[in-house]
Amino acid sequence: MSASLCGTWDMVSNVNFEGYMVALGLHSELELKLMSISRQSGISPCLRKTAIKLKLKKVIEEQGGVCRIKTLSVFRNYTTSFTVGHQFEEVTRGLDNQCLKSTVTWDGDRLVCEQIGQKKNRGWAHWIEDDKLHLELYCDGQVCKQVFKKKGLKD
Ligand code: ECB
Repeated sequence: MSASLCGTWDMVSNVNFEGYMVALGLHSELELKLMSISRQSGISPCLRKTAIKLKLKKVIEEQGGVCRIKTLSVFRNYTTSFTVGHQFEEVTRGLDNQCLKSTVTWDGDRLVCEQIGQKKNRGWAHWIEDDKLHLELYCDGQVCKQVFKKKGLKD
């Protein structure tokens, strides 16, 4: 893990989060009813409305070769831990509740994750630009762009 990604970061912008969430799973009313008697999956319009208002925080840490990325909010938290270059099982619990085969690698200065599951072209990329932490979340042609500033620093 490049030391520069490590730290606590506060969201300053979030573009097309809605499009990304829709790409993760848009369900009809009937599908939502069927899912509620089996296992919740996908993201309902109501959940998307809540999610889009959130100011997210990233806490990125590395210890002994294991990287941990925490995404924190007042509503829900999500943590993933991985070793760069090693495929792992990622369960997106509390997000779209999918089981993925994920691999994080460095592509130059970008930390890139490929998430293999039911959705095509799913993953994310982190990099530093102008002292800010940038994140692209992508799924099936939709790209959400999020930018974070280091905690305690001005814009
Ligand atoms: C955990 C805070 C977001 C809670 C939103 C709740 C419900 C909406 C359901 C799904 C939205 C899909 C993704 C949420 C967006 C960000 C969370 C983590 C995204 C991610 O994969 O982060 C990576 C890269 O930093 C590390 O896990």
